Amino acid sequence: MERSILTAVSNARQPRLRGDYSGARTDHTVEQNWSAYTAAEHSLWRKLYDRQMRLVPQYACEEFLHTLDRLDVSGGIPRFEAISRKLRRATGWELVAVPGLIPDLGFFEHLANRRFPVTNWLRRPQEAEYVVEPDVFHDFFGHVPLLFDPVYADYMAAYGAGGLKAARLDSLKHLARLYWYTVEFGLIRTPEGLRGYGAGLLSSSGELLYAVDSAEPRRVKFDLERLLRTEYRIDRFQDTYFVIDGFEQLIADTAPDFTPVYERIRRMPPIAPDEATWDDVVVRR
Ligand code: HBI
Ligand code: FE
Repeated sequence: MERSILTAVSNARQPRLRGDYSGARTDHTVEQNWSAYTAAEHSLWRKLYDRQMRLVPQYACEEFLHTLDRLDVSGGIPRFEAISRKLRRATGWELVAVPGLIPDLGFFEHLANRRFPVTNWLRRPQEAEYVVEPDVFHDFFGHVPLLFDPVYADYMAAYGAGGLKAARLDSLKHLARLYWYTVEFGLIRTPEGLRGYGAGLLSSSGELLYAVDSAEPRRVKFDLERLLRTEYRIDRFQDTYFVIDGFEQLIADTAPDFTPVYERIRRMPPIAPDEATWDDVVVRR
């Protein structure tokens, strides 16, 4: 269950992260050390991949499926450098290996420069359903395919630049919500119905189905200010999902300067994860 990933994200500053940070460079990157992966790890990767392939054709957005198919990474943990060669040609992005969660500023700096940090270790077999920190399966399977989509790739780079700016404006807490409710748990409306595009959905077994199919959660049309005010829980499925009509909307709706938005919402009470507001445009399944 990917929920717990967020425990780590929110505690990314805690020294008790499980990766090996000893050899990390000043930009927090390390070697992937692909030859160190064991046959058992490649086999677990295949098991996780096959589990998701039973879900994503029906619940993931087309852009994700299109790229995943072409990446051909069902056979085992991919070599980041091989993928980076393809990715650079597609959208100018590349993958960098990291030992796990890295400090916000380092993370934003990589994104702003079109480098996506991918954790270099894989969860243990007993963590197939529940991994505390983002591992290579979450980071790669969940996040990497959409970096091949030019519009989404631009959004991710813009998010990185926005993160560096939010840090200067002491608004990281607000901006983190945008990452959470789009990059990790975003839903997109398609002619065939709602689909997941957030990595936390795409790499999870339980929440992808819940987010798209369940009658329980509230699904609200993307509204930047409402989203930035909305808190999130890191230990359970979402109560609220935000729905976009297309990746172009992510770019358009987050293009304006956030400074006045941060100023306005700083003076307003946060919105609880399970709270409805008068202006919500509810999206039906
Ligand atoms: N580090 N490696 C890694 N991966 C993440 O997704 C990540 C991170 N550090 C911080 C972070 N995410 C969150 O604070 C985002 O909201 C930026
Ligand atoms: Fe993630």
